[in-house]
Amino acid sequence: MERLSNENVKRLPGDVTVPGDRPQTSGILHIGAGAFHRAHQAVYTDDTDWGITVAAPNSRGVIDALAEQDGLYSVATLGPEGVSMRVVGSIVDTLHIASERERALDLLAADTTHVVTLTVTEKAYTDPGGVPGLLAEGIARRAARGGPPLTVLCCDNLPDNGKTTRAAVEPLFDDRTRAWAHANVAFPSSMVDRIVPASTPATYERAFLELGVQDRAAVEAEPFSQWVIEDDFAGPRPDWDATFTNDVAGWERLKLRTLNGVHSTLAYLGALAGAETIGDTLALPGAEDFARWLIAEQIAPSFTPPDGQDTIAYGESVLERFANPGIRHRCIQIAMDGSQKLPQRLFATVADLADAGVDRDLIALPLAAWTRFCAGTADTDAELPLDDPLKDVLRQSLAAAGSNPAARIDAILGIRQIVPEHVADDHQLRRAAAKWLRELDRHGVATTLEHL
Ligand code: CS2
Repeated sequence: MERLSNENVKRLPGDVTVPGDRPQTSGILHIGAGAFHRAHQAVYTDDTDWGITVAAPNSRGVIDALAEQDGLYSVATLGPEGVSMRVVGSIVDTLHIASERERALDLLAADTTHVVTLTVTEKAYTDPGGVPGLLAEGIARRAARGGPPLTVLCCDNLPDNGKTTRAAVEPLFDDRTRAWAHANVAFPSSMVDRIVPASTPATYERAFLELGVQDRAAVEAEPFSQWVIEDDFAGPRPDWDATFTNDVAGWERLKLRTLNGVHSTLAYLGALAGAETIGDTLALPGAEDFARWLIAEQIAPSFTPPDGQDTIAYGESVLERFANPGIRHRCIQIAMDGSQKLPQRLFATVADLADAGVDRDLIALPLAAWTRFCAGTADTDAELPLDDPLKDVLRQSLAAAGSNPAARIDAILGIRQIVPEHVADDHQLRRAAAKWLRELDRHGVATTLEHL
């Protein structure tokens, strides 16, 4: 069957938005070829005259599909009024890091590369042998040849993500590179937001129906999109239609604690209850009320939002986005890597509430749900996959704790790689979480939510 290409993009159905003149060169090296990048930074870049070389660290499925399609792919925007299709043309080249490491390093050192963007997921920043190591080596090569300045722009859901990236890379520098990087490499922070579920066979099917040609790199996303970037670039940058500011931290906190915090909460509750998606979870009796209370009583009092923002109103708009019937975002996808996500999504909120003297009863429920989720059995007795780099630690700690709810909560809170000490010692949190876990064990999520 015919594939999307430079040759047929001009004769797609008239309601499909297609790229104009495509960029010839790529000033951006992007690492991480996932659906989120294709529906977020690549779309912003498509509205500029910059191009992207997209690099996949390990699996080559997506970049091979892109290469077979001249870098072209479609984004289906699924809103309440239906679907709109856009073909994106900003990706001009692809790279497979595992098999083309030299080329990756050369690109990091090249005069033509000005910005490196990253969507490599939370856990990648603690693996010096992976992306941090590659960046350190590439920057060393750039320093050795006295290349132009470089900006490394993290687009992962981590607090202070620019500083986090710098802290992962800097210790790997030799002294000369460190001195050069100090003057020539910037690590701005950014807050990225768009709900982009992993593509499924239905995504490719829809793309085929809408385009009339096959698109094996198709993605689908919600209409909303936001990008707040710290205005700290070492060299040139694309004229992205983003918000450039000096206060990204406030936006990151708002988004991580409210959107992502509630997302993870619903994902664990939903997975336990046998709900497939976030939308299905929100439709469980009591679930939406619970999400609202969690936002108003626990998340909002934990921090001051950025100027002009109101956490409760922001939370309302998040719940509306979660309920979008066009988006089928699977609980199991969001549930993965909890050990890497919950520190900034949940435990930071708990710590600030304790400091402020606010009761932590409601926010203990997602902790109990995650604890039960980690054991691997849903309320329906179905098996739940635990996809987490700390899977063994989590499972062993739980096994050692036996069946007592308080002991299981203490076992999870005792894992210092995940939970900071002052949160683990929070007696009120432990007691409330044990109470919720006992409820979940006895009655399941659906009944617990219904009787809140
Ligand atoms: C989600 C995020 O998978 C997850 O953990 O919470 O990917 C979420 O969809 C995005 O951050 C929305 O911007």
